[in-house]
Amino acid sequence: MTITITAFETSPDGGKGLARDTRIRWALEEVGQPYEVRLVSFGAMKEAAHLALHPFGQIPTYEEGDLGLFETGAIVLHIAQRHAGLLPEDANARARAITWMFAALNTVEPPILELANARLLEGDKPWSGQRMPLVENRVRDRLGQLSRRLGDAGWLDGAFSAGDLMMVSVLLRLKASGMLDEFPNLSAYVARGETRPAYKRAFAAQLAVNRPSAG
Ligand code: GTB
Repeated sequence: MTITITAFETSPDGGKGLARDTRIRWALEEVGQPYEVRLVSFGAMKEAAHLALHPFGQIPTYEEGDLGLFETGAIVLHIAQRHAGLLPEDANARARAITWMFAALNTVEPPILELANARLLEGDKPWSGQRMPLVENRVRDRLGQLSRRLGDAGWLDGAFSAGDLMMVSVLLRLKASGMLDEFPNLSAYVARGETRPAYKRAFAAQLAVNRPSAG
């Protein structure tokens, strides 16, 4: 059955791979599933046809036969459960990998999003200078905790899993800020994710949409 995902017609990041369709592309590449992409404009995202698929009018979405999904976490979990390659066979190891997916989305990503919002949306507010160090330190605290847990391991819990895919995707958002460099093992962890052939294919596919001349 054909898998179709949605992505920005034009991503605000100009092809840096930070929009969340990259996570889905990466997961599909890891498990070797071909997919099609329907590009949507910001306007179309808020229209009835897309809202029927995504109640919050966002990308990405995932369609396969009569199944329609939204939310990156749910989509990657679905892919990982359907196809071999992203979750361990052992039941406990599988549960731990899923735990890392949730940790990436619910514990590590929120302060990172808060930082992005503070910089992009609130940077011009008179109180921004006072608040920014607080927001940055919340990110640092989380990174410190994650860094200590990762130590010198390659991945979070044994072999690469959907938990690492999600954690690396979340951390990538920080790359340009330089904050990751304060935690060399996390920088190396993200770089390990980026060098995976499946990630490279996913990145190239989104880049081809956003900067067709770059390939
Ligand atoms: N919780 C949802 C999920 O994980 O799927 C969040 C989905 C989401 O935030 N979608 C964004 C969206 O559709 C695109 S990915 N926004 C349009 C809207 O809400 O109207 C978030 C994103 C967008 C842009 C950048 N960037 O330019 O760097 C990075 C991440």
